[in-house]
Amino acid sequence: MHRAREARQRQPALIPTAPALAALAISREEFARRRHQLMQMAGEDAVLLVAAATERMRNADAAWPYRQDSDFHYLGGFPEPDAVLALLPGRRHGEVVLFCRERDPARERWHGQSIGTERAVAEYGMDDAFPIEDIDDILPGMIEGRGRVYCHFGREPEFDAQLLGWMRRLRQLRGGGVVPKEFVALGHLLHDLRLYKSRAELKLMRASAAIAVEAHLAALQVATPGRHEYEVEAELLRVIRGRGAVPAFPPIIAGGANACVMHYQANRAPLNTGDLLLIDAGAELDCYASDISRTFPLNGRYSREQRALYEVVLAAQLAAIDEVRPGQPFNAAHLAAVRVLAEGLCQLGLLKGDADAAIADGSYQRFFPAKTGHWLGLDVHDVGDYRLDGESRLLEPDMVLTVEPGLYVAPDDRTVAERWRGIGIRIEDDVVVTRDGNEVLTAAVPRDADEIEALLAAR
Ligand SMILES: [Mn+2]
Repeated sequence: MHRAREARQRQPALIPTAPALAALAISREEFARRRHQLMQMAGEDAVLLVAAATERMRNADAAWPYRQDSDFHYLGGFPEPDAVLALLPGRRHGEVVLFCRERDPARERWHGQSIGTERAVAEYGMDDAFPIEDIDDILPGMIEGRGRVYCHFGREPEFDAQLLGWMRRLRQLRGGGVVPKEFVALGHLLHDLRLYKSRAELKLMRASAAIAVEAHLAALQVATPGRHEYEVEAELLRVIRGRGAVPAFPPIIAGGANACVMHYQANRAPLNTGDLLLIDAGAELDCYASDISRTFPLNGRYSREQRALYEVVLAAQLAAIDEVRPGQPFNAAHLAAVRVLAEGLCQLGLLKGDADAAIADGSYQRFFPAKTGHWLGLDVHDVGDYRLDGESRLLEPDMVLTVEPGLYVAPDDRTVAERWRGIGIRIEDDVVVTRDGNEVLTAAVPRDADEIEALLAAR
């Protein structure tokens, strides 16, 4: 008993324990609010159809790990495949209809309990639920008489085919059903809603960020010369899974010049003394992502060149984060980062001439080919338009984005002195736009070079 208490006390305060995780779940009321908002935007005349993510088989009867479709999750939190949500504004017998797997003891013997239509209504706040097998018979009649269908098309061939099938059936209805006049891409409405995070979503994102922070701090402890990239990956996964989360994406554990590969995923190489290690990894908690990158010296000390470039990237990141506040265009952070990076590259002699020229002719892109950030939420690269009417979108409170400038000097870049080659650095944090500025969710992983060296010296 004593031990259990001690263990509990050792857990960092930032990170919620298991019961707290359950308390973080999005409430039924909030899911209902989202559906209601979406229906109001679509109008009385509309029907909105969203399908669950398809379960994909890897081979024989082994499936790939299942992850619910983010849009489908956003509108109900229903976790199973083989489901379609129909929102029918103004429908007298209930506006929210779910088609899902019916309970089946024979199937459940192998795959565990499914939720079923009864619990879909009782526990997930659906007005009505029907077995997915019956959708072709039931749904066309529900669509009949409505003018517009909002859905995703051109994404899932299977859903596209189903949709056309429902329209055919609608035509064949007794007396000849009228097919809706318009098909509207659902993304514009739905993804705009998803861009603004609610208080409950921000709580989840803070928790997701706290898990990623803990994972990065743990990884830093084991990343020493002589070990392998996958051993560091294992440490990250240990913490992430141990907190009830999953990785938000395959972690990037890139030693030395591997860091110059933007989406490096092999994670197989040995870690060499004198090299940097770039880790880009995040957690996904209850479907909400975090995304952190740090770059540190495996032997505990940045070399002169590594530190020089590191200081430039860090200055770029700080300048970019400064631009994250209401009323600023989304790309202000990128422009600020590019300015600092270009100045640094010129000062260090990696680029000839001055920063203005390097920005104007895009020559800085040889070392920084990426954008400085992306929306973050249910998806790591979350939905939402970056530009409105051709202009960079203005930031508003409760939007969440990453800020991740970097410098990557290719190992075979003969335009720079050899000592710079093969250095790749990225520093990435998750930032919420607040009413008067921003909140960095992932600041607890040190990014100051001295602070990182001190942490490494203590291991
Ligand atoms: Mn990112």
